[in-house]
Amino acid sequence: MITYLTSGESHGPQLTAIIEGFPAGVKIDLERLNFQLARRQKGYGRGGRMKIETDTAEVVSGIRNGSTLGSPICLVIKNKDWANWTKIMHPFESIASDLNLKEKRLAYETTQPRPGHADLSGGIKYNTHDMRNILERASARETAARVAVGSICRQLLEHFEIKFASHVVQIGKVKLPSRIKIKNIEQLIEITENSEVRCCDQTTETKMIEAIRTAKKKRDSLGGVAEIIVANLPVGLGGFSQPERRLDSRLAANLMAIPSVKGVEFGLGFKSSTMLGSQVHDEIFYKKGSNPFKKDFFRKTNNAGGLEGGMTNGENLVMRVAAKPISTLNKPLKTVDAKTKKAGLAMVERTDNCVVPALGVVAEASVAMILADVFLEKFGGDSFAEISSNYSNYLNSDY
Ligand code: EPS
Repeated sequence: MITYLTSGESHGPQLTAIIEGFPAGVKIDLERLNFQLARRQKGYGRGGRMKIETDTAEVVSGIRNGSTLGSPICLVIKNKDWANWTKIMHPFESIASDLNLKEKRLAYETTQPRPGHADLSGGIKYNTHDMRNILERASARETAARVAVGSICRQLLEHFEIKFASHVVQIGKVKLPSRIKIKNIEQLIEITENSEVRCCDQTTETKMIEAIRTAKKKRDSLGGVAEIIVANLPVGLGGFSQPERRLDSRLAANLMAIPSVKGVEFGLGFKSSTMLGSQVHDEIFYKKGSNPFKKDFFRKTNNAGGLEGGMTNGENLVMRVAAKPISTLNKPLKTVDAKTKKAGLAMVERTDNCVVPALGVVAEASVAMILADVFLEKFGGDSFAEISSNYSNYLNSDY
């Protein structure tokens, strides 16, 4: 089983991730890992922090000469912004009195919780009025470490031709019209990677950018929806014999763990509940030699989003994640000071005003972690050679 742990405060020296249970002999390309980190940083609506950081990972254990060893993989992503926070975030020294002007601005007392953020519940839970102790770790900065972990998992799957894509289908009230159809996953990747909001239609993209710009002018934030697609997954990953074996439940849990995410859908999702069974379920067809991933069975529709009975059915896995607008507002909402209990306005931290373009990238990584785990559950072995042989036996076996 692949497990991972991350650590690091948003303005501390670094993010660290340790991956345990990853097989040996898997070729890993650091450039491809860093490409994923760079993708996460992009997108219209990002704030000042992304101008400071250029996230790259350093591998400090578990990989030798470009291949995994089977030992824990430790990845480090340095925070460049740490240089500005050293005195404020120092692990032992109290905040010094000789702060420069910039540091003074950062060191203000964080006692006014932001509605929607972890500040107040975290402050009460950990018995602190200084909400910096909470917000530093609750910050979505941590998703950089998740993307690094996800990229390692994704590279394992990419050796088996599994392909990942995501695109933004909604920002605020602007939706990608359902009539827009993209031919295949390769074309979707090509178009979205060149879009500032990771949207596959230019007219919608322009409207999305306009919506973000308008919200920013009003010092407000915007949420939205990203769709994630995974192609070439073999039939039968996941399971139904216990609740936790169901792949949809595992994917949903990991997607819901992304900060700001409030909903997850598979295939038709909520919409299917309003339709007749005959309109929803994907009819089954067969053509010998058509596709080994599907054992030559196929569907002409994919309303199920590639999952039936908690398992992959060989069609594309299709999921959507909905994120609420970011809770740090430059035009703050009403709150109560945790220390004085006086009514006032929420604290204002530097912030992004829309992170939906990055959401898809983090979601792809979150999905890759779970898929790598169920892939190993089915084809597992200690080395890449063993996994490859189990996998080709499955694809080539008669059914
Ligand atoms: C975040 C606040 C901002 C974001 C941050 C998430 O950071 P800062 O307070 O340093 O300006 O930029 O996201 C990242 C740093 C990142 O890498 O995604 C928050 O409060 O959640």
